[in-house]
Amino acid sequence: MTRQQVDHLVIGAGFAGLCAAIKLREAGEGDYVVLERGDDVGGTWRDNTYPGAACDVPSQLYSFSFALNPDWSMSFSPQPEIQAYLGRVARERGVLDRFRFGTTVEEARWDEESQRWLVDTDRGSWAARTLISGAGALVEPRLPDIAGIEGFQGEVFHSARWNHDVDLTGKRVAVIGTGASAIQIVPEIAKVVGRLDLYQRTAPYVLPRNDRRYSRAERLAFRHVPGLQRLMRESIYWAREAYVPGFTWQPKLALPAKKLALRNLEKAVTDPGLRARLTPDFEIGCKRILISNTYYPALTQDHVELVTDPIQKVTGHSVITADGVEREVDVLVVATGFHTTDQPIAHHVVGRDGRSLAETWADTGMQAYKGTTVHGFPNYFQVVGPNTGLGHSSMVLMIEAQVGYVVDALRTMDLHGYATVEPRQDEQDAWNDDLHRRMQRTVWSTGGCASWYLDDRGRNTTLWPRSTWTFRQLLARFDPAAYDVTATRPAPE
Ligand code: N01
Repeated sequence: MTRQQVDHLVIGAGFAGLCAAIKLREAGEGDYVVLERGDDVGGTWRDNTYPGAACDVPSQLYSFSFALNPDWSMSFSPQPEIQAYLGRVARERGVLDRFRFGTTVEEARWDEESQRWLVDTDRGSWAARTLISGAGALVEPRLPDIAGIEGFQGEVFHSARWNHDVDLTGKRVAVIGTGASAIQIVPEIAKVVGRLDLYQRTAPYVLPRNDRRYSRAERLAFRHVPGLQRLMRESIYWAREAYVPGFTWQPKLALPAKKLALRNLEKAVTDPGLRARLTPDFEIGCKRILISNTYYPALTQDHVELVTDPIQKVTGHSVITADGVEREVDVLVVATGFHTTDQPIAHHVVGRDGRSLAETWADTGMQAYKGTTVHGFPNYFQVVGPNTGLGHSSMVLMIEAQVGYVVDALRTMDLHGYATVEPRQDEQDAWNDDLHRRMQRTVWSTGGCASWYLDDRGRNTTLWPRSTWTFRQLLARFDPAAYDVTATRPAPE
């Protein structure tokens, strides 16, 4: 079998993979290829095209620090603008020729003899010195385990795989789930459907969405007044940095946000019965805090029903709840989230001792050193790795910090002639022990909710428990002392 040789392989063309592609190029590490199963850059922003899809992090923060966008139309960007932004950045930075679209990684296996990653895809095989995964964390739709759902005769699709061929006008539609995706979908489709049943298992906290359109003058100023947009970005960044990490630790600090969310509900929903069913029963911040001005008002419309009785089963044409009520439905939208703690990519990356990441993590849950490198997986870097997610700020900050760390690792390897770097088990353990000790005191552990942040054993393996500033400092330099290194580089196979 002919393997194409390359220095670095990147998996995924979302924010993470694109950032890696740009930074590798800038660092003079130009011999790389990005493998992407989709047909465009964008990752989650390419895949999530549901009605109302938009970012709930301010636009100014939700962009690369090295590619600010003066043209954002809104203070919180709609999905098509983010997708267009990523496409434009890829083009302008001249990295598109490195992307191999429509290419699915089937297996990436570390070969100790050649000290290369041997990567098989559905469109050929590669060998590379390093493997950088930007495969993402909110990628693989999680379908609900509901009796009878596979026998549903109408249309059924997941929020992240919206079927735009289905015209919802006048239809009876059921939405399952009330997370960040559902609360954006519901107000949009409520405008056209004949009837909408929203199946809620847990009521979320919903804050007002302080969104607004940027005026032409503002956009001109972003473009032409030096430093203005950066100043705005920094002020938004520091405002969040000062408040939000504090309240994941200190419940009292969360009280103003909780009051604001409950007032938002009270103002929009006057019916006490409906309001009671929409009132969360856990501490704010335990699950992702949502923002919307249109969600609650949508639920007060006559043709929209909030269903809180648990779903018992789905039949060919209806949903039946535990109270025995049967609601007929034409279209079923499952907005039930993603595989976050059992990421599919983990089954496809196989390390030094022949075990996959998933097998390695089977006993412990997902673990990495600095959220980026894993003992037993030499020269493997996972952007958006374990415990690098954020509840309340921009993932782009974390992605840039991780990619900076990777590029510094490569620079260090080149400088010292290291063939491989692999984090020491004791360093990885110390990192995770400290992280999980801190985690125990956060609202994610103490707030009385179940969330996608937690794995099957109730361990939070997804979120970063400290400030993003701290994360950036900790990853500012590659630290070879925490790694086992091999010093000679064998010739390619
Ligand atoms: O998914 P979720 P999401 N029967 O997992 C319910 C990001 N995001 O796609 O809360 C009935 O949050 C489940 O109920 P419960 C963001 O990070 C960002 O909405 O588990 N219900 C919940 O209500 C977000 O957090 C943006 O009790 C079932 C819902 O389905 C993440 O993506 C926009 C069920 C799943 O909510 C995921 O959000 C959108 C069942 N069997 C998303 N199974 C931005 O704006 C699950 N549920 C950046």
